[in-house]
Amino acid sequence: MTDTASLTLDQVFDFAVRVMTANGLSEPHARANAAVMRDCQRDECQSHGLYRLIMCVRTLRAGMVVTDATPEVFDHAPGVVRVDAKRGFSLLALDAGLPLLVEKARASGIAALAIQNCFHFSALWPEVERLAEHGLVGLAMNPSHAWVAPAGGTTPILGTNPFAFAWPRKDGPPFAFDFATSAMARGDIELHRREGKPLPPGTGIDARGNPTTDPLAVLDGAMLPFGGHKGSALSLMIELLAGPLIGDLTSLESMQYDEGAEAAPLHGQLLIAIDPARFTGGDSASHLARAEALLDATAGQGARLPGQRRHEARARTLAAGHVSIPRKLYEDLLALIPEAKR
Ligand code: NDP
Ligand code: PYC
Repeated sequence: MTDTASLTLDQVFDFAVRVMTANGLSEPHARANAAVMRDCQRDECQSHGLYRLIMCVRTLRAGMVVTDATPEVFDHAPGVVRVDAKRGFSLLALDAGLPLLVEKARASGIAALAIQNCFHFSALWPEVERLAEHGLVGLAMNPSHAWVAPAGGTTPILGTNPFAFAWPRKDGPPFAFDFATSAMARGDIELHRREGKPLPPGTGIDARGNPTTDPLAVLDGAMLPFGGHKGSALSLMIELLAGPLIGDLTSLESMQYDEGAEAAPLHGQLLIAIDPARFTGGDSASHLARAEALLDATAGQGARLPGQRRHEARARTLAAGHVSIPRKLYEDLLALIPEAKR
């Protein structure tokens, strides 16, 4: 037996749906979650592919998430869509709100979508890439749980707070980046722990505030922001914009709500969509051509554009027709299906 399991993308999707529905999640939520896990697995984003099933199932078993929540969309203001996820997972709420966000961005040039009251576990690039597929510039951000100490401090009060951006390109996939504002995503630290690998210095500190490269000590201690005070400031900005501004929880409040269950964080999410056709004015084509020149000048000198690794991985997966995941992970995920339903 090899040490990896090979699955087609359809099998990834079906497997993820099966694991979640066997743990009580309704089919519409399971399908929305599974689609994003499949796309992450396709693009070799290991920490947010099938691995996320562990967090999802823990959340389901903690009994916190509303397994059949029907998100409610509010046309809140000319440039604002609000979706109440009703304590369900975020992705079905996103599906519900996205069409109105796109419509409003096209009508006004810019619009925001505030998803409220959702359990959130996923990568953000699939969301901003969806906006770029509509020809829109997309930004997305959210808090998480208070795992990260601010630069200069030792007490975790910030989330790993991801930030994603996508810029549509005429020929080819959008320019997109998506990163945690911590030095490393928590999911990635967990994967280091699973694989027995040390962390790069600067990822976190132990419970006594000492620097360490031991993943378990960092998980029990505090993670650190990327880029010192700069990452810390961005992380605080995300707490504010995707927390109090949209009437939702900060990472610290989400952690307090969790009460040690280690479920997915409960909070809100902010997406912003911008229509370049409205902003660039009458000579949209020439301005967008200048944007292309800038992106080409980056890639043209051998610097890699964010998203490039992902799109190369996507092409590789689509050509191979399957993905490989560590067999140990596959077996751990299979074990999440209650025996009677296996
Ligand atoms: P990475 O550090 O792996 O990547 C961050 C971004 O930088 C990606 O767009 C990546 O592009 C790009 N990149 C990486 N290396 C280079 C390089 N050498 N040159 C140019 N660009 C580069 O991401 P993180 O580990 O910080 O985050 C992983 C995922 O975790 C994200 O999708 C994020 O949304 C998710 N996350 C979700 C949270 C949540 O609350 N839901 C919380 C925290 C993280 P490429 O992909 O092509 O490598
Ligand atoms: O990897 O930091 C993380 C994360 C938090 C929530 C989902 N992923």
